[in-house]
Amino acid sequence: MFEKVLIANRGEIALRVHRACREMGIRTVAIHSTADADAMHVRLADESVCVGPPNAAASYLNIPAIISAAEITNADAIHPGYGFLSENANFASIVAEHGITFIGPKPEHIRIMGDKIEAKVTAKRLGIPCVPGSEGAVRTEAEALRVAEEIGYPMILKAAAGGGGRGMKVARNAEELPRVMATARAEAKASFGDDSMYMERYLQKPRHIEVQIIADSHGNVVHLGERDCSLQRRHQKILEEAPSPALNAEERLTFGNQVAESIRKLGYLGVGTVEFLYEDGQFFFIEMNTRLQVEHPVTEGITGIDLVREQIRIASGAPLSFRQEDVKFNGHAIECRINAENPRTFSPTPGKITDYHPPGGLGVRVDSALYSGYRVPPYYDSLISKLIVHGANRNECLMRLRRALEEYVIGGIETTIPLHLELIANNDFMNGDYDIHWLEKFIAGLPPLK
Ligand code: MV4
Repeated sequence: MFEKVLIANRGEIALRVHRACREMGIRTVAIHSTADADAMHVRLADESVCVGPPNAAASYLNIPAIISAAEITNADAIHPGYGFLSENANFASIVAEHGITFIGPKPEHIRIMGDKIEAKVTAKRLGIPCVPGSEGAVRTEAEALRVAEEIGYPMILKAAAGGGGRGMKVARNAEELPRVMATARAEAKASFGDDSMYMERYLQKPRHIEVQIIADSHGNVVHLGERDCSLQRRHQKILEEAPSPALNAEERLTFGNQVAESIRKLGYLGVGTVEFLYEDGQFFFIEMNTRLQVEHPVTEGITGIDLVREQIRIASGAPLSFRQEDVKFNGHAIECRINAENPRTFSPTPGKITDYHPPGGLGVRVDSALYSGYRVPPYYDSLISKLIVHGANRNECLMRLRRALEEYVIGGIETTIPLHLELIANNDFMNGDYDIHWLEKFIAGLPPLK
């Protein structure tokens, strides 16, 4: 097992990784920017190294500085967390070239899944159901019109270099397709320097359901069920839950096993999330994320499995500590992402936390790097806390979530806690009756805050 792990991240996820390391008897190295010298992840780690100025490009994304920090401190492994360098295949290779273990998938799989065309071609080859569309890239207007004619409108054009909602455009008919394609290409070229595009049938009211996969270096691949992440605003997830209110136990197990078998054929290593759109009882692959995700705690809630501990064990060459038949899905879990944002306008609200009282009690987990007196810096993502609640069933989970949100005090700045309270009081939400467009409509209909 590793003796020392460098955590190449900040905020709540740096703490999350630190906690797993501590429990495993592994020492930790924090890296930080000059803006994060007083951050909780720096205080808790055994050692820390400043890797650069506030802007992430020069610190949390500064590969030479991070490799130097690992070498100076003699770290055996690097955990990238999520975001930052977590899905950078080049970084994963460089880490390995320095004789350090990258706690994550193989660089080749990070690279494949980073190119959304290659990802989809690969998924199809593995037998994963995909949205009907072009076979690979669409090169010309004539080709796009031919594909659309065959599959039917509306169609969506997506950039190979996009993902997570960036570089997408919908064409409703053949008349507007050429214009939409030209615009999409120009935007992709400007944003990513790559204008490769592909096309899919546009699904009008799907849910976003993702399957958690975990694979060791001994050929064992297990699925840990799904998460429903349909509640998004501008492609930012707001609340996630497991299991999905839309699936029954039979669908969950059959589909989970199918996905796990496909990922086994790929020779994948580590944790991964296979994202699907789900409509009219059918799953359609959209993307695969080759990292630990923000919402991993909901899966931990219903399975009792520590995903970060398993990641570290897998990276050290150990086999999974459980088999598929050992995984039992227990109850229901919901995560609320609490952001330092105005709960109506969503503009960021960095500043000093004057009071801090997190909720607790049975079934309540708070993953956060906040403390009273902490100053939320303006340079990074506005996620400041994740409230994860578990209950024996969805109803108990919802009641407990309301209680926990009411208990949570974050003073000094505005947060999205009031939005979560409004959301979970809504009837459609309570009934699990929502798709990927529902939350935006819900927010648009909210009254002004007093
Ligand atoms: C789609 C789609 C409808 N049809 N693909 C957005 C994020 C990216 N991962 C894929 N996205 C979508 N792809 C087809 N063929 C609708 C979306 C989409 C979406 C997906 C998941 C969660 C929220 C969303 C919000 C708008 C659009």
